[in-house]
Amino acid sequence: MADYEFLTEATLPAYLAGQPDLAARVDPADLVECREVGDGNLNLVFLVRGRAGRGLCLKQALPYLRLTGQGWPLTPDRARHEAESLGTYGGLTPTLVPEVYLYDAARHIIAMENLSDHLVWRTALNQGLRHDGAAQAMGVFVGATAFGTSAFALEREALGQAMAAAINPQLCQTTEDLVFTEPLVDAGRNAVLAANQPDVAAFQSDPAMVAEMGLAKWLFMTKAEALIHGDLHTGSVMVRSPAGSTVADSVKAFDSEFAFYGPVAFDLGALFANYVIAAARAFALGENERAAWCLTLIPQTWASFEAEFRSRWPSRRDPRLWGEAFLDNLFATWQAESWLFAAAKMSRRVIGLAKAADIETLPPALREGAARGLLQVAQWIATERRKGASPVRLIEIACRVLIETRTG
Ligand code: SR1
Ligand code: MG
Repeated sequence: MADYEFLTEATLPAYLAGQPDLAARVDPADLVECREVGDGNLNLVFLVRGRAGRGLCLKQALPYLRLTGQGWPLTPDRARHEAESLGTYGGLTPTLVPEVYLYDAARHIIAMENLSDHLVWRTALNQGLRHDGAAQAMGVFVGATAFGTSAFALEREALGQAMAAAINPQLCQTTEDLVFTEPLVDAGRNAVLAANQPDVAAFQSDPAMVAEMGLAKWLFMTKAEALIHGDLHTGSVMVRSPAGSTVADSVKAFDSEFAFYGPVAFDLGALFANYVIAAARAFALGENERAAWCLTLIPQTWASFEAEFRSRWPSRRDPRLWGEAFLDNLFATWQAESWLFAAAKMSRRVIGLAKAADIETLPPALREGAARGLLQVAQWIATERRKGASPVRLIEIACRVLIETRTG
């Protein structure tokens, strides 16, 4: 039994009325919209609008996982991690995250900017839409936050406090289980088409995959480089374009409840994996040009990440020890680690709980090849990264494998 009250569409107006900062933005007595719209795995999400203004989004963390129900308890303190990380990110890159108006610690509610004029990027990709500039924006987001929350930017005491406040073990363990362990060791939550069972068996019995995922999990648990988003797939990004344009005029990372001090390359790998997943869908549908475009998102994100991080490098705290050669080395390490994490992230969306709509909404005859392709790309890149990782090489591997494995 929870010790706090869950919001409902019926109780939300009274909640707003009791929060002067929110009531000043939306008149609770004159709402034209008040809807629960959450379709994610974890939380309740409400959109409210009055006659004037853009309205609000209210997100409430339940004490369990929405996807599975009360049988999977999950700390509602994740709302604090989301509110605090969005506040930190907003200070570093204000246009690339929603503005947070209020965090209610007693009821685990965040009130933030209403982005209902945006689309979830995964939804947009699945509809065949382009939002040019979104991949670059996410590179800037990762570059700015990776530098700005790290030992390169923060004074020692502040860094220690930021790391302590961001300790997020329950959410991290969810990732450790679902992203690294369960694709290899079934805990009863895995499911694939019968036609893909031999692919999963090959994946799980590949000793190189076991070794590489062991390394990935260990890096995730120990490499506290920066306040990473922790769940930066295309479903955690909102995009908007003006009518008739394919160029994004607003791009926002959201849903950062998994934030903690972890490896920078985990966020990059999450983006790369989901670009490859989008490409797998396009190839499966015979949309080769579109698939090629999806894969160009990889170098777009990488280049803007690197440029953003390098632009901040002159302000690093200890240039005596952290020179240019050190930085070059860091990028080479992150490039290779991003492939490792991308391998984990693409295979979990095929094998385990919480799959990607990109693949799940394909007819089974096409899904079979797309799923097989993603598992094989994961196996390739988890090891090939040791021979030298680059965005162009990742595109080559993904293109070749996803075309070879097409079915239907
Ligand atoms: C158990 S929660 C399932 C997934 O949803 C989130 O978006 C994360 O990706 C998590 O792994
Ligand atoms: Mg999420």
